[in-house]
Amino acid sequence: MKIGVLCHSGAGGSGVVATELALEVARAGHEVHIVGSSVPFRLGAGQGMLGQGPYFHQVNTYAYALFEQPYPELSAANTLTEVIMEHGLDLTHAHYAIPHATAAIHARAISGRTRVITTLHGTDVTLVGADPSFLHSTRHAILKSDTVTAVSQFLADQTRDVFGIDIPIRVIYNFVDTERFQRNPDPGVRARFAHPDEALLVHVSNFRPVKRAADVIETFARVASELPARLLMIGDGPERLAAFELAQRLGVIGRVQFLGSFPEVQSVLGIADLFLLPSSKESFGLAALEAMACEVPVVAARAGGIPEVVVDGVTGVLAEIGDVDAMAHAALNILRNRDVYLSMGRAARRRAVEVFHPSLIVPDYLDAYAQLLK
Ligand code: GMT
Repeated sequence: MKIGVLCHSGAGGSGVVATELALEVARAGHEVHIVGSSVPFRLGAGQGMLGQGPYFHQVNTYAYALFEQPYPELSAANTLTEVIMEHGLDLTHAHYAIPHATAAIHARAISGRTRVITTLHGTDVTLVGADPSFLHSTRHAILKSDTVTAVSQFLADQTRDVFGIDIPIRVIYNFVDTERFQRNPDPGVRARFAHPDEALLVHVSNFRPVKRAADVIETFARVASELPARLLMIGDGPERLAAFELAQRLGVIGRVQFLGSFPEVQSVLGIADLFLLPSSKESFGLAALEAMACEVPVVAARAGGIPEVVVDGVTGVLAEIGDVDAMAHAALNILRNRDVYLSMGRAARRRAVEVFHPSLIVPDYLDAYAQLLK
């Protein structure tokens, strides 16, 4: 098959899933062409195989003086159309409805070929897509896609509710490469961030308001008042500074490191003791799954699709959104009790391998592609 992929290039989960899937699909022998504004965050050097792709095609925008702003969706549709025609693509996989599904549908109309499969990731439905400024466009993009998938049952149900539509939405969970994401037993790596007697907590996100980064700091401050601990905050976004300032106010800034955004996140997850994800909205929680693959128990909010990933009391603990006391209590219970910590870590890894391994999930996407081309 020859597949075009439209995705966001930054560190967000939808772009990560799109890239990891593109790599897997290319490894399975298909021709994959990613169309985007810049090379995706996780498409590192050496990951694609020589001559096999995924190939990358840059979308260029045109800043004409009359325009108040560039029109990236039109430019994406234009570049995608070129790629469809030049490479004879069979289908386009749009990750995140806005604006990618719309651009893919546009390119399908222009080129008169390719089918469109759209994967909904979360905020494209629960937040941005439901905003009055996007509602009709998003609904149209979903309805006009040839196949729609969602990364959790929660998101599929939410999509039908938010847009008032009753269409088949295939649930295909996100996956994690459990070879790359695993425990790193090298004490030297861990020693860079924590002493052996300190617990190492980690949070990874894009620091949008839905991630509730302040709750991470509040939870950590409670934990750090009871036992020696450190916190690594990975990622960047609008709430990062407020989280930094809160850590200063609560007197824990000396125990918190803000490491910014980097693609090799497994290097830190592999040495962590606990992962915190207190989001108010989360369709899936890929970062939590990546932590689980590294044998890291997760303390998270019972929000959206998180309970489909983190099994409460088995691979971590779920608390109500905003209940930082309960999250701190759960974290302390895990960190103080070595048996609980080890058994949750092992169960987390087992669940990642047994439910979310690429060999279980990628065939579902390949099947969805094949169905479209029948
Ligand atoms: O977390 C974000 O806001 C980024 C967003 C994205 O699309 O880049 O993540 C969403 O997609 C991820 C991959 O499918 C999911 O794991 C995240 O749960 C989801 N985020 C939200 O629903 C808030």
